[in-house]
Amino acid sequence: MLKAIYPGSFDPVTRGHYDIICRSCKIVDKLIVGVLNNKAKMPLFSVEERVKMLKEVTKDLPNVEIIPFDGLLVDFAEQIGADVVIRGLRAITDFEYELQMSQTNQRMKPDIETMFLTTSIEYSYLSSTTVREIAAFGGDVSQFVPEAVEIALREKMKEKRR
Ligand code: COD
Repeated sequence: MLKAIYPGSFDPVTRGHYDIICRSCKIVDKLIVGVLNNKAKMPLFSVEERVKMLKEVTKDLPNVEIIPFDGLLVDFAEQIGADVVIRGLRAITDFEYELQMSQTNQRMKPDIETMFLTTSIEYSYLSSTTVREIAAFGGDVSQFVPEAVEIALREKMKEKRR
């Protein structure tokens, strides 16, 4: 049984992330989406909110589970028994960071491989950062994020204006 982890910040999950999740879960038997609870960063959405959105968005994918984590990715991967880390690659700008991360992780835990899926062309420009920025200025994000996330973003922006 091939078990994989797709880790990320998912602040918030976009259609680009969702595309990687859908494609990965056809390749592996079990996919864990690991949501980083980074206490040093100030995310727009709490880890609980990000987990909730991901659960809603992936509710029809039976072999996908959403789990928050903190600490080192390789420790978490080992703890859950994942064989493979899945990462998405958009442009060449992602490559340097991803290469460094996968090689560092490989040095720490040689048994855990990293597998890269290239972005689908229609999402190659898409990032959580740009989605947050568009939402902050009241722009329409419906083509960039799943509906549940669009609603959550609208609520979050209202909350911030209060
Ligand atoms: N199309 C395809 N892929 C995409 C798209 C898109 N439009 N948007 C994002 N992705 C991919 C990203 O390239 C990435 O692979 C993944 O989706 C998640 O993206 P983000 O931005 O939500 O998450 P990141 O990149 O911030 O996640 C970083 C981690 C949390 C994985 C990393 O910081 C980590 O492992 N932290 C734990 C501490 C640790 O182990 N550090 C040592 C690392 S060497």
